[in-house]
Amino acid sequence: MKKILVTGALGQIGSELIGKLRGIYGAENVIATDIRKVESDVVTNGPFELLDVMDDKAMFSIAKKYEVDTVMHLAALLSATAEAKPLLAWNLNMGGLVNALEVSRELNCQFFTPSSIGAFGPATPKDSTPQDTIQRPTTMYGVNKVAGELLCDYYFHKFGLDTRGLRFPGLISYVAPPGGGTTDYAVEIYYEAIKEGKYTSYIDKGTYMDMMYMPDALQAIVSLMEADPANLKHRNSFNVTAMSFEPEQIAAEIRKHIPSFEMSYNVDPVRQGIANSWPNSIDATCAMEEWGFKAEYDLEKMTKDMLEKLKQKLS
Ligand code: AKB
Repeated sequence: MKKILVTGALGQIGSELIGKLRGIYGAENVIATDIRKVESDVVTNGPFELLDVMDDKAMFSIAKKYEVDTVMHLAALLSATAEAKPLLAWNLNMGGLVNALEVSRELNCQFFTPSSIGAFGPATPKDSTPQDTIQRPTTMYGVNKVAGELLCDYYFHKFGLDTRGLRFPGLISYVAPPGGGTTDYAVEIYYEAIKEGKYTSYIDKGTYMDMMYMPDALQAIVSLMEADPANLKHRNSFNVTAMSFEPEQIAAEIRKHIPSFEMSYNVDPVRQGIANSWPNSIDATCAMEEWGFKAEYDLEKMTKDMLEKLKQKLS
């Protein structure tokens, strides 16, 4: 990776990935793009271009202008929004992906796009979900993710394109909020704990989902993209996770720092239904064996860091 184009750069992952990539590869070598422009480090600390990923010609011309050799395609609708607007999700998630793959094929770029635990469904084994298993999701987001994984594999086999991906769990960070996801409660809870001392969860107690702190997610992207291709038996996409918990456990961890923190529930049937269709915990052994994936943060370490950083941010 020497010159990298990132789509959806102002989203939850992009807002932090851009800084990490610019730190490693040089600010001028990371071209951030997004459909909107807001005053931020992403926009001011290096090249930034407005880009609607549905516009294939614009994407190609930006990639060509900067002579990129890597495309990281992040722009997508998350699970809950995709369920509310399934046709838009299909058009944007699949249309954006195919445009990014085509640009990469024409310019012979290395390619990354995230998949998700949403690529699994009710028929998937729930605990320690293997890398290779049943993938019959019942959500539009899941359909997009499975189709995306297959499409990326197709571009690898058919055109020799160096496509790589990660099945991310819920990502937790204090920098940019997620939007429209099912796992977002695990970010909101920290904000509300500090601001209000209480949180009403839309996910019911006892619902386990995989999660990961953003620094581990960013490192996983870089490690996978830098991995020797000779060691990759899989490509699209690798299971990665750092922890699995249910709402009562994150609340208990927060109470170690804010003893008066109160948790209540007002379950959202749509997001609860999505969560119920996903695994309780996934197995990341293939990622560990094939390219050395390792997560540094567990629930305890992440909670301490989140609360410290958010207190500074919100004060
Ligand atoms: C979502 O909840 O939609 C995402 C995901 C797990 O892919 N955070």
